[in-house]
Amino acid sequence: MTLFEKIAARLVPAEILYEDEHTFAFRDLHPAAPTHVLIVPRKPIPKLSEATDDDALLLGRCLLTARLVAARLGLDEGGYRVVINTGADAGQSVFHLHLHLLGGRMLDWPPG
Ligand code: DGP
Repeated sequence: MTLFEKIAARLVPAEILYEDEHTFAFRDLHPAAPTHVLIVPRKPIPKLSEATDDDALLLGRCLLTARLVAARLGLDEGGYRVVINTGADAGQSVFHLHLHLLGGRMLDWPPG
């Protein structure tokens, strides 16, 4: 099981904010912004570069979960960022595809 599958199974504690049949979302353990939530497909695709055409609907669902969680957390007015780190150069550390939802402060661009 990946770490995030363990979180979904309640084997590892996390503040889970949202769940549906295909995706779940929980607060990042090391927040990089006042709001920092991870959106994860239940299917453990290791990284974006390994997703296939069969994952198209699921990837769309992940974005819509990010939109829903952002709205629920009151980020629509101020705005927010959604990021996927893929592979070593991007600093991916958990190899179960996930979206970072960041908001609650002015975010720098380009990111470091
Ligand atoms: P990435 O570097 O893109 O693979 O992001 C992985 C994120 O996962 C990182 O921001 C920290 C977060 N994280 C790692 N371990 C845990 C954990 O046990 N619980 C929670 N809630 N988040 C975790």
